[in-house]
Amino acid sequence: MFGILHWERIMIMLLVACIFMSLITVPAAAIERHYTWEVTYQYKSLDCYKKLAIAINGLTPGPTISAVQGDTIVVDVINNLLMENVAIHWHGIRQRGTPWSDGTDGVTQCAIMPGETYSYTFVVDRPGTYMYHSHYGMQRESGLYGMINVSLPVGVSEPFNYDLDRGIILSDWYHRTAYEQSTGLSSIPFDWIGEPQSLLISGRGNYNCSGLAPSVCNSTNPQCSPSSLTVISGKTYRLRLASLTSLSSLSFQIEDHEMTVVEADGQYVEPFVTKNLFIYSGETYSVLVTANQDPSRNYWTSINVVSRKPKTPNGLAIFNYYPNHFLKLPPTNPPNANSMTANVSEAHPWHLHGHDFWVLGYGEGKFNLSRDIEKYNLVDPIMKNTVPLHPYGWTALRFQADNPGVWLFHCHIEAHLLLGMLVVFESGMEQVGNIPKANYGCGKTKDLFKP
Ligand SMILES: *[C@@H]1O[C@H](CO)[C@@H](O)[C@H](O)[C@H]1NC(C)=O
Ligand SMILES: *[C@@H]1O[C@H](CO)[C@@H](O)[C@H](O)[C@H]1NC(C)=O
Ligand SMILES: *[C@@H]1O[C@H](CO)[C@@H](O)[C@H](O)[C@H]1NC(C)=O
Ligand SMILES: *[C@@H]1O[C@H](CO)[C@@H](O)[C@H](O)[C@H]1NC(C)=O
Ligand SMILES: *[C@@H]1O[C@H](CO)[C@@H](O)[C@H](O)[C@H]1NC(C)=O
Ligand SMILES: [Cu+2]
Repeated sequence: MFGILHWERIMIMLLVACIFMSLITVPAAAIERHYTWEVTYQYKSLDCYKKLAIAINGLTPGPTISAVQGDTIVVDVINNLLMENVAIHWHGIRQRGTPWSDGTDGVTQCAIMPGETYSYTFVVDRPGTYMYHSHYGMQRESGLYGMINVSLPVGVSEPFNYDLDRGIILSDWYHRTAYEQSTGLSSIPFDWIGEPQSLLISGRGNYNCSGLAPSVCNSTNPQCSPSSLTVISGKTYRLRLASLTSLSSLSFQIEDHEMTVVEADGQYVEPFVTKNLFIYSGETYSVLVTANQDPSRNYWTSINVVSRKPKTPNGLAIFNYYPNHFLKLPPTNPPNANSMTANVSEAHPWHLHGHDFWVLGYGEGKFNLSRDIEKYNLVDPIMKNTVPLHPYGWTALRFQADNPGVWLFHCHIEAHLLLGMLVVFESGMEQVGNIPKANYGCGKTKDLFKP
């Protein structure tokens, strides 16, 4: 008798628990999204100059991951590069509970060797704009990157309004391969990578092919015609911007249109209006743009290099109003004189894995804690995962070490990372659960390692 009662009670408790759980699980529609990505070399003419790039399922940049807050993402990465390892980092995703899926070669995993498949599993626990990219050597600059777009569950709305949502990836492009560049950086004497040959908007740029064989550089190749964003007059667009440049700090603008910045690195920001947005490698922003100009002409969307001597021509894309689309050839594209600086140093965008940080302050000259602590904003500092450290200056950050794992903190300039501008934070390792066996050991040594 007592036994039966006991079981009944347990059943009722379980039932109550089930109902309660289903009520508190926030995104009720959370699902698992499964992707299979084959990583290969492909010849691409992204800026008209033909070079070997790295593609995901044939695409450079790679496909956009669109998910809803709370979804579980599973990506099976098949490395079909013949001679190169791969590791993919999910930039801005904190990997709470899955630190082994952070995708940093030599830190959270042994890189995926040619012929191998590795499965990344993680939850996108916050809405916002993120990205993914290779975190193996300087491989990112071969085009192995893309955007992650996390939207809110049905019934929950953003704290701002827009009609349509578009993604724009900004990058710079070198004609030498990442392999040649990293070899140069490790040789004596040191061979610096120099300036990129072009800037890309949504994977398209325009290099001046004059003097080159058309088999190498064909300026009428449709692959390098400028990308276009066709808008409907009167509508407001949310543009999700992500900078994946190898080196360049950029200014982004749309001719005659103002932008309202509403999100940065996956955090809502106090909206502000601007004509030029400075965006550093590793940063993401959402801006709202209302199509409120003369619809009978085209406008240029452009990016230009800031804080370096501008040897790289501006990147251009077409911003036009439906149904008008005028074919307009790129202008001679002189570098923007405003971005000229005489100084050889540059901003270093620092990126932290696994966390966001508060930006408490920044200043010029040598940091002095007892003096500079007075300048800290402890009231409403912005929260980011990437922040520029300006030449001859300092930036003060604070973060909560609340995510057990090993996390890279590094400069997002590919060459600087390769040269060692990085540090690893090890946090609460005793609380990290069962690390998948696939993260231990490389190739033939894989079976020798025991967790
Ligand atoms: C982001 O995802 C939402 C919902 O799936 C979709 O409507 C929107 O077009 C996506 N935006 C981009 C830039 O991919
Ligand atoms: C250049 O590309 C265009 C468009 O793909 C093609 O029609 C043309 O034959 C190419 N020119 C040369 C010289 O390869
Ligand atoms: C391309 O380069 C050639 C030779 O350097 C130059 O004469 C020409 O004006 C350039 N074209 C453009 C569109 O910049
Ligand atoms: C760059 O700027 C810093 C600080 O303003 C100055 O000390 C340094 O001499 C400058 N270097 C060059 C090469 O102009
Ligand atoms: C740091 O600032 C404090 C307060 O202004 C000053 O007393 C001290 O001399 C400074 N230290 C250095 C090393 O400059
Ligand atoms: Cu740097």
